[in-house]
Amino acid sequence: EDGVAAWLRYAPLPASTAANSPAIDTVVVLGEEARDETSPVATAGRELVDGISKILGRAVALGDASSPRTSSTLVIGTRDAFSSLEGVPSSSSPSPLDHSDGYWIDPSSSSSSSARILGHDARGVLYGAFAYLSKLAQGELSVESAAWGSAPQAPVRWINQWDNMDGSIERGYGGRSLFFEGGAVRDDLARVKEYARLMASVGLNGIVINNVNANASLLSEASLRDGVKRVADTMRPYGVRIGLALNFDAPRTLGGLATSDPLDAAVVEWWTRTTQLVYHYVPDLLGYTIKANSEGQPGPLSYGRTLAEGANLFARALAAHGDGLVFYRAFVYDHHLREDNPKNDRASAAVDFFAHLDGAFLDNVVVQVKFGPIDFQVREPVSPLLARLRKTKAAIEFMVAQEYMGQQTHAVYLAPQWQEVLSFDLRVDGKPSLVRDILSPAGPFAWPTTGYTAVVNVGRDTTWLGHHLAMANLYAYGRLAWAPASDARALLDEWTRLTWSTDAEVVAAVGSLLMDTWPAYEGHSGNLGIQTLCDILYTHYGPSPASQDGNGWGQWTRADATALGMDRTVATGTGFAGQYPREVAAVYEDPATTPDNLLLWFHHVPYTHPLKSSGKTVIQHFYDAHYEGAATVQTFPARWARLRGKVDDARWAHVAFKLAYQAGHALVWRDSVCRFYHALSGIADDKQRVNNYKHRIPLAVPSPNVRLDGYSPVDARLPEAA
Ligand code: BDP
Repeated sequence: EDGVAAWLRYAPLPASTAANSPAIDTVVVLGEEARDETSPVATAGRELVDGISKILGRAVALGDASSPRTSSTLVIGTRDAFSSLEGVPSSSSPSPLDHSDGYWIDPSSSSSSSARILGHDARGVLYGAFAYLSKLAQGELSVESAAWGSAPQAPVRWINQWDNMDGSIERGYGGRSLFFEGGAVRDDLARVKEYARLMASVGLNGIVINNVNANASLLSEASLRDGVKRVADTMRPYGVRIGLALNFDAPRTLGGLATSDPLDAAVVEWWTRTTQLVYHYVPDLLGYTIKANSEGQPGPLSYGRTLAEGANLFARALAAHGDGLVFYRAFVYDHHLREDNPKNDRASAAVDFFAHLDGAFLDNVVVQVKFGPIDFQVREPVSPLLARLRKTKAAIEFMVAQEYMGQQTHAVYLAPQWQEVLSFDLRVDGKPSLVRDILSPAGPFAWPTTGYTAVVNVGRDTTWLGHHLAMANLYAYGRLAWAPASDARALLDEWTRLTWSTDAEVVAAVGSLLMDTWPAYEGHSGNLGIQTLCDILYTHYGPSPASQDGNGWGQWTRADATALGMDRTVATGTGFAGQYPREVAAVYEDPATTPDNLLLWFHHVPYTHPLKSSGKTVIQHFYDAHYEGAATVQTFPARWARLRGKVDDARWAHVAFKLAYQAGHALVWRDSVCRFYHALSGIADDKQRVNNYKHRIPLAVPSPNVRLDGYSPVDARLPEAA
């Protein structure tokens, strides 16, 4: 296997399990939609026929309303398409069928009634079909299984691809773009269809297809007509709508206007016309995503206008046509920050730029907030902006792409981190305010359009993400966006059964290995909330603690010879801690109450500061955690080796290679970071490992077989930068 089927392999079940599964031989699709090839209902019918026949190894036929029904028939359709709703939960009791995208499944059948999948709407039918197939493929569906249903907690369950029109992907590690090549949409969109299928199977319903650092030429008529339209048409049968990332300066650079000032009449007219054109080719447009006044991108502030004036320009243009949303990114900050001002703090930027604009954005604007105040670090507190907008809606941004997390050469399962974020209580107005509740229409702010988006970097590699194990993140992201109270380990076990094997030993081994990855990565990369100590200036990959300070990007550690950490308190620091609601702010203001794993995020403390949890000094904890984290990674290859023969050889070997690399690179991390802080602080390691460091890693590997092709030498600060 090459991985392209991901978790939709529909591998045949062992005969004993298959014998106990519902013996479906016909899938009957009800309603007008059955005949509409582009409807998710028709897709659901085809998917069930394909899936059931592969999983159970038997012939399955597709039927319609006129087909005879037996106890081996599975009938599917929207609730409205069923003539009888006998036994179906009704609106008088809360039912998943009362919510958009919800479904209800009764797998049981008898001589007088067939098994059924009902959707609240067309997409609900498709989600129900995938839910049925997932249980069947995991060997968990029997003729006696009880009926069940589900509906998503939030309407927004999106992906942001950072694909460039030249075919490259910003922070992409899984091959070139599925969508673009050579400045245009690719002719062959077969993989785009497969991607939409994967998305639908975990409940994702929208995708912004191009990089937030956007190329305006995507909006040219030729590009919309010959390219963007085809992408939308390809993904639509899976219930996936597409959106576009905009370049704020497009009126100037593409439209030839003298300005892109959002209040200029010609600019308004240009966006109105352009949006009309976009809707002409994509009538169900998801909306626009905008990165503006961020990392050198143009924006309303460049024209002396507010961020809300900028966002509302697009909101008006969209509102004329449909339900398209403006996702305005809160990632606005100055990347030429000066370190000499102790009040400067990139972490404060989102609240500083957006909180006072609460209510100034039009109804169809949603502020898109990265989950942490900086940038997808191995450990961050939750963004306080999620507690500071009320009238204006927000959605959260996660990152499936492992930009700061080993870039898909390391296996790092991220769902445990997301689960922590989603269950964090922000205590808005002194009341329980879990992040996952805030991100729900039923939450404290009752935002009708809120939810989830994540940066994903799938590419043309058959592995999609460059590493088979990284796909657990994409799977878990979709499932959490649907049901944010899900348990990360339970999702992982599901994914393993679908992706690798239903064998209990495989499920246990893959689960325990991947659950160890995030703690191990935090151990050897950056502890106590210091952030991922990678090269900060561009690559964001290998260790480079030295690069953290002395730059304008503001991901500072303020490490010197005696102390480290950012003082973000109100009393003596940047004041960031004060951006949280009162109770949370009080916890972070004081080192005695700040959790150890965020100590250095909020406080500048001596290396000899004792930790609450262990009594160890900060520096000894650094040494120990780096050794322990790297030691855990050393166990991965051996643990994976035990699965040889229990999963297919090709994917097994691919992962084995990656894990061996990861084990080596974890040592590089460990030694680089420990050595850097040992040299800086002059404090010995109690366990005598870091003191008198010898170069354990050869700095050059002479080999007659190594040829450098397309590389050129660069100056590196070894061994701290690796
Ligand atoms: C940073 C990435 C950069 C992105 C930016 C963003 O390094 O490539 O353009 O985020 O989110 O993490 O806009």
